[in-house]
Amino acid sequence: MTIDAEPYAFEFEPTKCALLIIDMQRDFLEPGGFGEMLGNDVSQLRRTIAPNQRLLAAWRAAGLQVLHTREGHRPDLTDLPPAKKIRGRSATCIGDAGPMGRILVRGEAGHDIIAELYPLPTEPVIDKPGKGAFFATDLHAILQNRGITQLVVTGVTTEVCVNTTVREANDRGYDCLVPADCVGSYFPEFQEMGLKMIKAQGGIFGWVSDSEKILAALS
Ligand code: C5J
Repeated sequence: MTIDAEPYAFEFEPTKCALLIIDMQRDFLEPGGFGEMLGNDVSQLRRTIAPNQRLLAAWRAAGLQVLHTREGHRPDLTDLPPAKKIRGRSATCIGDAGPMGRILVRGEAGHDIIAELYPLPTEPVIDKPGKGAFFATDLHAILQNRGITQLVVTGVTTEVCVNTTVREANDRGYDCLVPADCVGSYFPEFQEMGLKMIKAQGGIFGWVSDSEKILAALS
């Protein structure tokens, strides 16, 4: 089965392909959250919610594997590098009190996944301290144990955690397909370039398509 994609068709093997939804967390997406507090336009991310919902529903209906990630840190911040803590020189930073609890701290309301895409109890949630989902997590082990060789990667943000994860996955031998309408950036130019970087040079990191094409293949 193939999915129309760039730079060329993606050879889709459903039972070996997991849907990996990156960091669809309240603090990044909801009005009043950390992302908006930093001056970002959350509508740029919120447009990804509906296509992700459709893809997630189809993935679940087909009985295929789904995993979610959350970026965040232990409440005692022992896994927060000092360089990450002070980056940005913001008055309010990771670990401080924010609009939805302590910012990017596990267990806080803002750290959790938005209700629209809430994980089922059977779907692994990978808590990651970095931008890439493979760094300091058991994601690779879980995928290997489940026989996964392909990933459909969605979520936010395109140029940060999605791109970092796709690059990490590529280096570990996974084929990654990114539906453009299911990933989002606060910055339109980074959305465009983040996707171009993935599919450039013959798909140097992976493939880019859109959710409708993946849904068509699934049905
Ligand atoms: C960021 C992310 N942008 N999930 N995190 O800090 O992309």
